[in-house]
Amino acid sequence: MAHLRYLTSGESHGQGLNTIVEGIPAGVQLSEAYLARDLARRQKGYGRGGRMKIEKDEAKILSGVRHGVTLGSPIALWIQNRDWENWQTPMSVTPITEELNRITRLRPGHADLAGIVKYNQKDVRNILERASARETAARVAAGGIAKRFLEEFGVHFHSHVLTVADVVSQPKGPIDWQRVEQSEVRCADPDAEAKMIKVIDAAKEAKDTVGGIFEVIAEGLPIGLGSHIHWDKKLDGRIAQALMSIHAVKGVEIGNGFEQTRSFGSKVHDIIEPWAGGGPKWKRRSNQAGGLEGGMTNGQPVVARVAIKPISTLAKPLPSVDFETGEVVQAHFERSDVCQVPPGCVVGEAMLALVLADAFLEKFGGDHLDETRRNYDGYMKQTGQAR
Ligand code: EPS
Repeated sequence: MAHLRYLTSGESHGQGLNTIVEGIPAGVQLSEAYLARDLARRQKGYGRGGRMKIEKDEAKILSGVRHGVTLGSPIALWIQNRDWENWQTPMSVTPITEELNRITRLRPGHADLAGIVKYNQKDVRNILERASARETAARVAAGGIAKRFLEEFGVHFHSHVLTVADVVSQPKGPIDWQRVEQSEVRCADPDAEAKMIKVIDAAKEAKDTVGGIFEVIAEGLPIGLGSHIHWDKKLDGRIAQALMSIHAVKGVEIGNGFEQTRSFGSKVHDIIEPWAGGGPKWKRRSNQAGGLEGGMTNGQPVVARVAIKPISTLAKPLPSVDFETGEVVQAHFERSDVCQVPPGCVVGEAMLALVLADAFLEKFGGDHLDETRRNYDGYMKQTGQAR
């Protein structure tokens, strides 16, 4: 059983999104303002469509927190959809008398085809509303809670865009995270940033979409989260699943996993050296493993790269089939984004935080934060990792 559990609910144009997060110990400071920061980061990004001008995502804390501190009980969050105002009849919970135009033209690449078959639907809207990446707002709110908890133990998250279409970010020197936060495409390399914006503009002009790769990083983790002993305890597998579940994601890489296949064993492993400074007794010459060996954290930053496909809703639709008439038609188009890679970064951080908080609680437990801290401090001291 997961030590940190969460569910989300909500349709893209319904009343809003819900999340319940269960497993966070008592005693963690938490505010709506803290969660709002990541929700706002997710809403940004060059290549977003018209919807983000309508929404201003805020998570209302409905339970599990008293006087700014968690109680150890489930934390329920509510994010209102401002666009609901325009969708009250088409998305009404109760039956309506109006005749609505059903969506019957299937979009290749979307959940449309498999969804209508599997759920026995006559209107693609009954699938696309939940398949929409709007749901990622709820994940980011849940991930914010996981981040707040991990922050208590010095764990921090970063993310940046590595590629958009064929444009590759090649930052000179260490990544300037402030620059990334200010960049419209969350890119650390100013030259690549300008090119990414151009390629997104060109795709929009051509009524097309573009994808790319982003990188998520978690720093400050102890050695020993996850385990080598069984497939479902391996942390790299759990991280890959969580990141792969993000809408439009088609690939996940830990460290430089794919590049390693083009090299030699003697070149790709992170040499271990003695370390006489504070903290662990070892250091590494590199971090090609992305902080994970044998399904466990090895004390290096956890690094995962995530490939997002070009969004499947196209303003110049692909040829397709009307599932009702069987006729060859153009796929359905409805307002959408041109590029989702920059907001994907923030969703990736949230998913990584949720998995790491779960693994952290699996290792250290604790009904109250003080108890978690006692267990953590004892382990860090005993294993020579205390900083
Ligand atoms: C999405 C389509 C667009 C995006 C949406 C995901 O929404 P709409 O159909 O209302 O224009 O803006 O993303 C969000 C609403 C969001 O919050 O990220 C889709 O089809 O997946």
